[in-house]
Amino acid sequence: MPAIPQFLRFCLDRSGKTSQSSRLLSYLEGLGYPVESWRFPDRNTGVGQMISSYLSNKSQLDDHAIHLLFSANRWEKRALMENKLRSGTTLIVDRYSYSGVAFSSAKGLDIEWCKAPEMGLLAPDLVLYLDIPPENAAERGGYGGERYEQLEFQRKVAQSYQCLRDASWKIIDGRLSVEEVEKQLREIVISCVMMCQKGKSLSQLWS
Ligand code: NYM
Repeated sequence: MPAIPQFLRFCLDRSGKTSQSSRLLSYLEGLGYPVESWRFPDRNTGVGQMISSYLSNKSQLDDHAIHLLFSANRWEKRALMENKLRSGTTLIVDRYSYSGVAFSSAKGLDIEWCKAPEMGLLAPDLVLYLDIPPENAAERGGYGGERYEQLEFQRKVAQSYQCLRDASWKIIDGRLSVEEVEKQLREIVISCVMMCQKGKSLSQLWS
């Protein structure tokens, strides 16, 4: 099995994850690694458009139904993800299954039920969690545009993420300056890339 570095990141809304993803992309590109930046939900697919409509409150869906759509949105990209990784491309993924489980279980859905449709998706080699108190995230502005962007709900999401943490997670203090967060991410990521280059096989969620 080839070396397969893969990075996934996910966390609360307004934590800085999207801008850090693009900084990380430039960094790894600059070092000459084949790398791509992905994000979930991927709103470009048919399923992704249904999700987008739900998030912008243009449609209503049962909580279980939207959970399964988010999962389907990852499944429809799974084969491509595997091809990319097997060909040696590093993927930086802005949100993944953990966001799916954290957001849906924060609504009150059973956590094991939430994990079930994610089983068999590819597991990340590294999970980067930008830890920021929901109050601070709310102060960063931009809240209110989409469903879920409310302080009380984000507090519940933060608790759900805590239940999901495992050994593949690295927690970064998201209250630090953009530059300091970037520096810490670079160090963690480059050591993961080097470790993966020594040979690491693909594994699956949720094992
Ligand atoms: N979200 C994202 C979920 O509820 N389940 C999922 O599986 C994923 C990937 O979608 N509030 C939520 C989290 C966000 C919203 O994400 C859109 P973003 O990163 O703001 O585009």
